[in-house]
Amino acid sequence: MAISVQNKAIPVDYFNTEELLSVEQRAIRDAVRQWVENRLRPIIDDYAQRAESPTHLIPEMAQLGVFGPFIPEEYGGAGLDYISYGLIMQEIEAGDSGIRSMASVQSSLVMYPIWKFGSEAQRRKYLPRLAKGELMGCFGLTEPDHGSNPAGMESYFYEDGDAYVLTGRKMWISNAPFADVAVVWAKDPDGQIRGLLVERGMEGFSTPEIHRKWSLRASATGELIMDRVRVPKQNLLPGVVGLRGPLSCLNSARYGIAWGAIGAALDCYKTAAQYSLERFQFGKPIAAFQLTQKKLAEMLTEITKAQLLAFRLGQLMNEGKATPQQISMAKRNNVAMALEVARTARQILGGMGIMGDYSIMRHMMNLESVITYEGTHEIHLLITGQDITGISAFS
Ligand code: TGC
Ligand code: FAD
Repeated sequence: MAISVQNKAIPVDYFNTEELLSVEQRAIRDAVRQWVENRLRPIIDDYAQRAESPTHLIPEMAQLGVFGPFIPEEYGGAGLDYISYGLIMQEIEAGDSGIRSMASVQSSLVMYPIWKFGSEAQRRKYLPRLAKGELMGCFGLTEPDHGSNPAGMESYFYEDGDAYVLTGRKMWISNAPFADVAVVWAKDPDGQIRGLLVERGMEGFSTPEIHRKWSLRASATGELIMDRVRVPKQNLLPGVVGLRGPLSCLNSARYGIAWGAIGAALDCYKTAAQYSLERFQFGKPIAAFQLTQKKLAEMLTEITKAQLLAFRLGQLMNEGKATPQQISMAKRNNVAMALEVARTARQILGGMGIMGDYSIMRHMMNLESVITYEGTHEIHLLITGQDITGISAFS
């Protein structure tokens, strides 16, 4: 009997989460989806292969409203809710995790701290230009010797007349090579962690690029080197003292990643499902084999669970009730899910799965960074463990 595979619609929203979205949320998602299909997808493999960031897309991304969507309109943001933010991250990451990184760093790690912890003058000076993409930002927390344990950071500053003098080195900083402004976390003479806005051009400040990455190749990653940089006193974020400052920003970014990972997973799953219907071996589409169906069924099940987790977390974010621990669980689960889906999808494509003609291998390599940055898979597990038991197992 011949097996017909004509026009099979691949199920991607198995529990009709579409119905949970407002008309506005769907419109925002669809606009970003269309931009990804028309403007990002056609060029991203080429940029990733060349390890170059398509920064020429920044004005279009700003126009689309992906920089600071949750920032109030009076500061140039779109004043959107957190589910809309999540959907934007999901759609961009269906294109590429590195481009989602560019957007989520700008929104959650640069605009968020200026909005939450900045002075009114800092908000007015930076936020509208960051929303328009006229300025791009980066976030410096990690140091060469202090990744999972940022409390140990060595960057420091002291007061000298009308400025703070800042010294230190930050490592693995997304957007650093082209950023105009860096949110840098460093210790004051009392050992308290504070945030400083360091601008490109300040003497003693440089941002060398990190080359030879096999992951996030379309995202520019660099170092921040601060050699006695004189930062004007008005560039200190006045609203927060301590590790709580940078970790609060991470809540927003980790939340976005929990949604973003779904985009990457869906892209891999759809590609594999379609391929399995079109690729014939032993006289049948490979989709007809039980082993392939098991892979596809398990992928869709895990994606569906992640979609429901992200949506509920989005509701809690909108109500201001999401805990950092809930965000950790969602980030950890959804990124691990996406990585597993990418690996399985790659297998379904056989040899073709390693080629740039398909997005799968690029997603898989990207997700190896996503599972490490914004708190590693292990650190998020320990955060959940601590929440359950009340006992910290970090040190
Ligand atoms: P601990 O003693 O637990 O807490 C210190 C203070 O911080 C507060 N806090 C939080 N506040 C807000 N949100 C959170 N998620 C928070 N977690 C903790 C806490 O209440 C306390 O406040 P206070 O006022 O009592 O002092 O801190 P610890 O030193 O034991 O560390 C805990 C641990 C290990 C969980 C934390 O250090 C951690 O999350 N480590 C992972 C580091 C990390 O995620 N780095 C990410 C760098 S940025 C990045 O990767 C960007 S990638 C961007 C991209 O390209 O998309
Ligand atoms: P380490 O902390 O050295 O960890 C190494 C291993 O040990 C991991 O498996 C970890 O889980 C494990 N480990 C550590 N401590 C424990 C423990 N207590 N118990 C069990 N296991 C443990 N940082 C920024 O500040 N800004 C950025 O924009 C940024 N962008 C990044 C972009 C990329 C592409 C990458 C790869 C990283 C980026 N990072 C950024 C840094 C990222 O947040 C760190 O890599 C991450 O926090 C882990 O730190 P580490 O690499 O030093 O690993």
